[in-house]
Amino acid sequence: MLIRRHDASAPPASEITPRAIWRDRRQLIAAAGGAALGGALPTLSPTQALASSAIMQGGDPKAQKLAATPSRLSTPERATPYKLVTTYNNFYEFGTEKDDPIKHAHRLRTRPWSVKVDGEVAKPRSFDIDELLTLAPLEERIYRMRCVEGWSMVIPWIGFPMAELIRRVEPTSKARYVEFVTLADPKQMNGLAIPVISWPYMEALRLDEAMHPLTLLTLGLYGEVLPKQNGAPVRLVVPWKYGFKSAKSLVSIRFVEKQPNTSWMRSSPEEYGFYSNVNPEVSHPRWSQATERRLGDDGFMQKRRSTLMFNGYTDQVASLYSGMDLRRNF
Ligand SMILES: Nc1nc2c(c(=O)[nH]1)N[C@H]1C(S)=C(S)[C@@H](COP(=O)(O)O)O[C@H]1N2
Ligand SMILES: [Mo]
Repeated sequence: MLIRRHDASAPPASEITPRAIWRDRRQLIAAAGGAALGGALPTLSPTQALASSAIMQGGDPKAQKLAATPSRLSTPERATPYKLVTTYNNFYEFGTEKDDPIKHAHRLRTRPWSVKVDGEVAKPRSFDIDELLTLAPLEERIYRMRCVEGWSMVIPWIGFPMAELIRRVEPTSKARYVEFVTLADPKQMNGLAIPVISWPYMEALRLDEAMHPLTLLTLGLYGEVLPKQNGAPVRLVVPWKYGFKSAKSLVSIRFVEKQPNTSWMRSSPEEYGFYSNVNPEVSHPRWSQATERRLGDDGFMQKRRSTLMFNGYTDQVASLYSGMDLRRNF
């Protein structure tokens, strides 16, 4: 997500990769013997991709490990290095620069934590984070993720389908949309001092989108609990939509009858619509969405790749939108 600039023709800030990332990548390449990250790898199976990435990039040795079963819904593409996934982040509650979350999110307290679920449901209740960790079998889902700014990553998430949680609270016949509200505590989050959007960060899905098997309630990545900068202790992941729909550090899930106005719709309605499905044919008012840069792939001379409709998940999700004009419902 980008803040409006005075110079509308300037490239998105995301195009200027911080030097630290390239420095780190060079170290990783050296550590891996130079071969593995060069871009000439054959396609790996999800399990191989995870194993090789984990070996090459390591994780946080202090992090709690999370066991998960590899999912058939994983992409076979090579995962983005752990280091990039955990140092190049958007989490505006900690500041708007890509390296603000890694610098500041250590102040986030993730225990105790609970997620309140209410609204149009027969069984409103709260879920403690330790209950969420055991509510349903954990799966490893390697998903393509596409930020509206024009970059993408491949991330080995760990979680379970949101539908597992939803069916436990029994939505009523009035429940048509689901709101996701995230933590907004100025004592822990330095970025709240700047009104980038009106806090708390709120996103929403149609109920059938939230129930879709690809929609993941996410508790970890790369075999460990979610790092704080990636939205610990629990976040949403919706891989066919722009990254900003995947709200981090969830505190509340609310079932409602009317289509909510999300935080980004409120702050910039002509730029961010309710659906926010990845769509190479519908430009953002300030830049094309036709291509993307896959972070961690190659060097500076890397060619942009074509962005795929629904971020490549057309077979699974297109039926959710049959008969809809996706230019109007952007
Ligand atoms: N609460 C909250 N959730 C958020 C954001 C944010 O600023 N605050 N940024 C979004 C955006 S724009 C993206 S691209 C993804 C980035 O997730 P990642 O840092 O884990 O890759 O988180 C999304 N979820
Ligand atoms: Mo994003």
